[in-house]
Amino acid sequence: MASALRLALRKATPARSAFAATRFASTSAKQSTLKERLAELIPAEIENVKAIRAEHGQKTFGQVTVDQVYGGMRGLPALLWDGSVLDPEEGIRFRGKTIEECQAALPKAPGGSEPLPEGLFWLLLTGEIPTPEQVNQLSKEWAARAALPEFVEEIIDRCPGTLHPMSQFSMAVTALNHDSSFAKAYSEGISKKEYWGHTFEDSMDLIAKLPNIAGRIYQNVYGKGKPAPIDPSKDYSWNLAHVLGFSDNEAFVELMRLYIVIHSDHEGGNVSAHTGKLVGSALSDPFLAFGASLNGLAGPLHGLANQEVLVWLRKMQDKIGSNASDEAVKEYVWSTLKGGQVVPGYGHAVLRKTDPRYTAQRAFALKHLPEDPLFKLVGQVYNIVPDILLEAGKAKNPWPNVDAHSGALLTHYGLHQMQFYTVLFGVSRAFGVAAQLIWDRALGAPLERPKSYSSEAIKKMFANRK
Ligand code: FAM
Repeated sequence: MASALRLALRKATPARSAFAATRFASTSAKQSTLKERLAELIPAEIENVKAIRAEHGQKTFGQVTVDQVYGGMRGLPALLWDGSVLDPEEGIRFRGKTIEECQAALPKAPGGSEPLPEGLFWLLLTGEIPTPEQVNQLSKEWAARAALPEFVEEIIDRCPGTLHPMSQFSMAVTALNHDSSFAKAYSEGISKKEYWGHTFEDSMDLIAKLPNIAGRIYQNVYGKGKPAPIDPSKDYSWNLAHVLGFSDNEAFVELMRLYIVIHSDHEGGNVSAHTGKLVGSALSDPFLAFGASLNGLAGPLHGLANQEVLVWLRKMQDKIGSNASDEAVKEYVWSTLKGGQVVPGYGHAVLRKTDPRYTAQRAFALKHLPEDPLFKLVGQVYNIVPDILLEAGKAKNPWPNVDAHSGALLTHYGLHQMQFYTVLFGVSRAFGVAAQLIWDRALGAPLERPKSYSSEAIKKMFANRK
C-alpha cells in the first residue's frame, strides 16, 4: 500500500469508527461483561461500515499489477481487519496502541508488570481498555471453560510422540468442532443476526481450552506425565505456564503474559490470520477456522520460524563453538545463504524495520536475563545479519522479526523443546483470529472469493497492450 494512503488511513480510522480508536470504557461499560459490551457496540459499527461503503464503496486503493498476482499478493489491499494494523516502519498497533502503550495501559496481575492477555483480547474486540475486574472476570470465565472433552484428550494421547506438536495441536482444535455452538445452532436454523453470539461462545471456548491442549501435548511428547489442573483463581498465562510445569517461576509466567500479547495479532494478511478469516467466511465454526490457521502457522516461513531460529543457532554453536568471534558468525551466516537457505528470524513481508515484538522481547531479556549466553548470541547475530542480508541484496527487509528472539527466552527458563515453540505462538494467535471471526460474523462478512487467472489468460489479456 502506498505510504500516502497508509497515512491517510491511519489518520482517518479513529475518527470514523465507533470503536477503532482505543478509549476508556464509559461508566456503564465498566460494569459490562465482554459479550454485553460487544452487543452494545455492534449496531453502531454496522452503521459505521454501511456509511463507509456508501461514501467510499466505489473508490479504488490503486491498481493490481501482474507481479502482485505472481508475487504472493504483497501489499494488495484486500481485507478488513479491525484488531490491529501493521505499519512497515513502526510495526504493530493493537486498536491504535503500540506494544509499549499496551504494556502501560492494560491491567496487570498483582505484582506483575506485563499486560494480561485477557485485557488484550478485550481491547482487540472492543477498542477499549477493560477494568481490572473485567479482566479478572475473563480469567475466571476462561478457567471455567478450560476442560477438554474426553475424546479430544484421547486423540492427543494417541498421537505418536514423533508427530510434530503443531499437527497434534491442529487436530485437537479441529476436533473441538464436535461441540461447536455455532455449528449446532446453524444446523438447527438460526438468523444471521445470531451468528456473532455463537461465534463468540465458540471463540471463548477455543481460547479457554488451548492451555489444556498445549499442556497435554507437551507432557505427552516430552514424557512428563499429565498436565496439572487449571487453577480457577489464577490468570490465563499462569495457567498456561502451570500446565507446562513452569508456574513456580514468576518470571516465566510474566514472559507468557508478554509473549501472548505480542504474538496475538499482526493484522489480517499473514498466513495464519488470513487463513482463519478465509475458512471462517464459509461459515466454518471457529474451531475449524482456527485449526486451519494453525496449519499455516506451522510453516517454516511463518510461525515455525521460532523453532527454526533455535535449530539454526544450536547448529551454529555446534559448528563454531559457544563464544565464537564475529568473523566466525559472519562466515556461518554466509554459509547459510550460500547453501540456498534463509536466515530464520530475519526478513518480513510487510515490516521494513526491526520488529517491535523483537524489541519488546529484548527489553524483557535485558531486565530478566542480561547475562544469558544464548541471549548474548542473539544480540551478536543482530549486529551481524542485517549487513550481510543487505550485502547479499535479495531480502527487502534485513531486520529481525519476532521469531529471532522468542526461543532464546523460552530456553532460558528450561523450555528447551524447540519443536514445541510454535504451539505457544498458536495459543497466542487464537486471540487475534477469534476477535476478527466474531466481528466478521457480526458485520455479515460474505464468503471470500477473489478471482484467479491462468498464465495463459494473463498473456492473452495483455497481448496487445504495452
Ligand atoms: N534470509 C535469506 N533470504 C531471505 C530472507 C532471509 N531471512 N528474507 C528474504 N529473503 C529472500 C527471499 O527468500 C527472496 O528470495 P528469492 O527471490 O530467491 O525468492 C528474496 O529475499 C525477496 O524476499 P522478500 O520480498 O524480502 O521477502 P518475502 O516477503 O518474500 O518473505 C519472509 C518474507 C518472512 C518469508 C522472508 O523474509 C523469510 O523467509 N524470512 C526467514 C523466515 C522467517 O523468519 N519467517 C518468519 C516471519 C515472521 F515474522 C512470522 O511470520 N512469524
